[in-house]
Amino acid sequence: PFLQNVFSNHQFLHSTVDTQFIDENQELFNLKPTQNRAQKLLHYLGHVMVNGPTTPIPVKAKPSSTDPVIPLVTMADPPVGFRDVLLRDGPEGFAKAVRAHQGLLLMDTTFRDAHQSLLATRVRTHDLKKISPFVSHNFNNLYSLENWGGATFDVAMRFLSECPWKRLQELRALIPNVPFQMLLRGANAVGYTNYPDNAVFKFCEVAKENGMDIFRVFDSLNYVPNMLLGMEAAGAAGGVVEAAISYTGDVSDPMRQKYSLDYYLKLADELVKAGTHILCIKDMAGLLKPEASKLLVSALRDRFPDVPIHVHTHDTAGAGVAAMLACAEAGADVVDVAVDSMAGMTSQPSMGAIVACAKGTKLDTGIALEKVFDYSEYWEVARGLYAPFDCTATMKSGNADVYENEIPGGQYTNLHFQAHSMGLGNKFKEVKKAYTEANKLLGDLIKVTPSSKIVGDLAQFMVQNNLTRAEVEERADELSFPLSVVEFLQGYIGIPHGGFPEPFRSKVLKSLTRIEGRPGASLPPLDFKALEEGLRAAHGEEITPEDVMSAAMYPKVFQEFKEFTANFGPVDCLSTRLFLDGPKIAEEFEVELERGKILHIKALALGDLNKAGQREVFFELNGQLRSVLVKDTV
Ligand code: 3PY
Ligand code: ZN
Repeated sequence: PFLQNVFSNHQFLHSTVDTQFIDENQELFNLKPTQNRAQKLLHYLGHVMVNGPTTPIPVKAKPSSTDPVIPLVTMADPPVGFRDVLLRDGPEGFAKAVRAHQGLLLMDTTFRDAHQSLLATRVRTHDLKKISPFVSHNFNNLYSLENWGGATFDVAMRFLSECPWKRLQELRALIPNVPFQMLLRGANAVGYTNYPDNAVFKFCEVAKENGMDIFRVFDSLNYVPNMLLGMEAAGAAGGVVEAAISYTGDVSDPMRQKYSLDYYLKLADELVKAGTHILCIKDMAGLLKPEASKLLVSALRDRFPDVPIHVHTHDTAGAGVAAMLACAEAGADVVDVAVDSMAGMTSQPSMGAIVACAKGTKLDTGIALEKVFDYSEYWEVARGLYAPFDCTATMKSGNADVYENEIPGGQYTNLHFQAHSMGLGNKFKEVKKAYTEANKLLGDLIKVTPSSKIVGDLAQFMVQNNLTRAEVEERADELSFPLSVVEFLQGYIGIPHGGFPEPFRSKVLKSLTRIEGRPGASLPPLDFKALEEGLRAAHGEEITPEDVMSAAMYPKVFQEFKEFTANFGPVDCLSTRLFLDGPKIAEEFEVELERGKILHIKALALGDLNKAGQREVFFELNGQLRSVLVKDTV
């Protein structure tokens, strides 16, 4: 007999059956992934209606019920942009054009770092795509649009159940004229650990093929061997290499000598010597004060008159606009901004503010302020859809204490979220204090993914165990430290500037192995062929080179993503409200599976709980009655 599940059992579908029928016919739940996409999506929607969202929701707020209005664009092709220069003249020609450009250039981080910092990286391709034609038509003179990499790769699969590569392809098709930029964590690619060298090279190659243009490459310890690997990989792929110096401390404070002006200049020498097309200062915590900006950028400008300088910051203390203007005055070619409604606090400084302040001066950005207003309105309303992830649920302002604790933007938000969700909102100050102490314990590190996580883990360990820095130092040989801390001390992510802290390191490691030099150098190459064969065996023949790369970066997350999609279909096609909250009873809506393939759906009713602990959810799909059975796990 052929399979008689809830989607094919005639009696079940066409007569009134009771719960006993369901109990006695267990094959009804034999749900092999043979269902079509529409049925899978109904299954997903039913699941959300019965059990709530599949993605963890940190705050109680619901997605707003207002949809953003998409500003109109003309049917004509978008105007020429810097990507046209890049495609015509290659990375070197592009760098020359950037350097020769009069006025200040901007990178827009709205599609990546802004929502990584404010909305837990949860912005979906669906909402990015809607505003993409507007960006292409109105912001063609951006240096770049940062829309990929960092945490977006992992979060897309893990929490949004969408393919990061598909995002890149779709945005590329909609925005042909603005260079795309990604954040590459050097030898850690888009992950948190070291990957074999060939995995990093292949990653860049596939990213470039899928439309990536500019690779901002950093290492969380500014460890040059790790950076060089990322730079070589991006360069070999044909990308624009933007080597980034991660900035910490304060070059304008003579009392802080570990990360002095001289330290940064020497590092810049090495990156320029290695052939970076663009030199970036990556101020991930927002520590660059205007005075420090002036000192650092003018020194770099003098030393490298021909190399474009690009500055990244976060607005945690609230001095971001002032700092970026000071950088531009001192000779930076490009600074990072996010659209106003996605700017400020732990995100980037405001695009509108910088465009307005530079207007009519020699730094004029050439961007029309009215277009920034339209763009901002779209995001203000779209942001409401992500209310369940919005840090403003608890975080009401930035805080200048970041100059002391030096916590990177995204991590600042995460730690704040964690403290508040554990009911320890009034202890956040303690967490930050512990972070400051943990950093000193580890020898005063550059703190950015993944070194920032190591400092955060140690801080949490100190808070949980009520330990001061002196106590940790004293009892280092008997405490059970978090694994990330131990591995850091072993050398798993590289060697920090100034070396490892002693005698702390020796006390913790005792006889544990120590890695010499670049950690990835001792990893065997990844066997892509074997990986691909394994994936085909597990998920069928339709495995793409992009899938292989996803699995190389995040094996378990990729597997779960494939299993999810096999069950629930292409959930990226659903609007964000439907994805997070499901439809209301009697709600009618459309889902575009692909261009021209539209499903008309109406949510009809939610059945009672049956003996097997399930509920039947009824829909109308393109005018026909359909139902799905969902286990009620609430
Ligand atoms: C990341 O690594 O994702 C970052 O944004 C670092 O600043
Ligand atoms: Zn950042």
